[in-house]
Amino acid sequence: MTLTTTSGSRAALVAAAVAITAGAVVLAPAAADAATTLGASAAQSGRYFGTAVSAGKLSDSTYVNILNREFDMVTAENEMKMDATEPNPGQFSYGNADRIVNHAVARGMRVRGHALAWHQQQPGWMQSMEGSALRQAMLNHVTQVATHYRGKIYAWDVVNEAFADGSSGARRDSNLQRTGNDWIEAAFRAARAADPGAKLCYNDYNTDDWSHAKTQAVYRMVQDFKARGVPIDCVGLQSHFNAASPVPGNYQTTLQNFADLGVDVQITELDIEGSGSAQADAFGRVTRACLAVTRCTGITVWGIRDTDSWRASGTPLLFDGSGNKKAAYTSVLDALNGGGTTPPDESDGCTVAASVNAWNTGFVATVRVTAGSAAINAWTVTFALPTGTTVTGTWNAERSGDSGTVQWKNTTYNGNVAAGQSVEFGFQGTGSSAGLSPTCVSS
Ligand code: G2I
Repeated sequence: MTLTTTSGSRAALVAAAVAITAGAVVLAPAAADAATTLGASAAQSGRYFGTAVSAGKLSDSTYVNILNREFDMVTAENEMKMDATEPNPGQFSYGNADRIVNHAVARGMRVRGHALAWHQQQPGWMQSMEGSALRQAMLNHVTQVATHYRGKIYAWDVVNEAFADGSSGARRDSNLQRTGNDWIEAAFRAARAADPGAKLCYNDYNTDDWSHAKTQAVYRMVQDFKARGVPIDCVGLQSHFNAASPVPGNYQTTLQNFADLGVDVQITELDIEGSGSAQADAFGRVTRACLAVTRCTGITVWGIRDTDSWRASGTPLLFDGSGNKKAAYTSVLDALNGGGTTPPDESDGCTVAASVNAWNTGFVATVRVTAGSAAINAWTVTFALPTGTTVTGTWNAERSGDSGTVQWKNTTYNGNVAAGQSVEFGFQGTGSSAGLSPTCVSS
């Protein structure tokens, strides 16, 4: 039976080919299958490509033409923020936000909601509030706005920018933070109750470099939320880049590590200041990093033309002020279509593999760090250990921490590793060694 079926379909294929030849139809080469817009090319891998939109620009035909042609996800740049949607206590205002949502929904685009709770862009009445009254007002806001848009939002930035910059790894001080450290999880629970169909994201900036304290702090919060069943589905990396804050070499590592916590990762506000091939390369690198991470589900750029950007003077977007496609556009499109080359940063660096000898109460791990296509001078390996596991000893590395997220750095004699070569270190621990998946960052 199987043989008959196979030969039958072969015969049908041959017949079809003959028919095409007889009809003198010239088939286009396979390369022409590459999609020609950002949204369509992202969709080939099941991802979306979005942009921030301003309601005030929906009457600008150049702007709207590009929006409708290229993008399949939309974020309101300002119109869903707390000051816009609740200008007076308990009085909600959705006109501009609705215009954006209606424009998107009518054209089959999806919507990212931004943002339900944030220390900035609070209405004046909220800025002066503190304590339990503020907590209550914040939760009411989350509930009301998420309920208004229930069923229309793909993902909500439930909480935006709640961590401090710099090396502290602490929460950012704000009136919301001062209502108690559990304000973030309370916001997520309220959002889930109001719109169970929306993905719930934590969104922040300067969380792109895996070695930054802020990135680590957000990672630990998400890890903790997942462990305790706080409803969180995604992490948004805003990814605003410029000369002072370039795309880090370990960007893909960061995306992968968040994804490995069991959440989607989204690039939510991408812009990269610069011009020409340097800017194009950086955009291509970010795009490929997302494509390389299964749970990186989409990319949103923070505006359409350079002149639409909050950083207009840095010309950080994919279209120039006249709406022409820039080199950066072509780089992103090519990357989405699977073209382009692998940039050095992604083949440089280090990889890590661990082998474990376990017994019922503990284990010994042997960890191998391997340099990529270039020599490295220093390395850091991070393990997210299972709850209840404690590290009791280490050799050939310097360790910080003994449970939870634990890092090992090279010691004085094994930081330099030639291209393609390896060094080993080890540690022993009590408890489970299940599911260890270390990551490596080098310089
Ligand atoms: O700052 C860049 C982004 C960082 N992440 C969160 C995003 O929500 C944020 O977006 C920007 C908008 O692009 C700006 O357009 O957020 C700013 C406010 O924090 C927005 O700026 C505001 C100005 O502050 C207002 O004076 C102005 O009325 O834009 C408003 C509308 O143009």
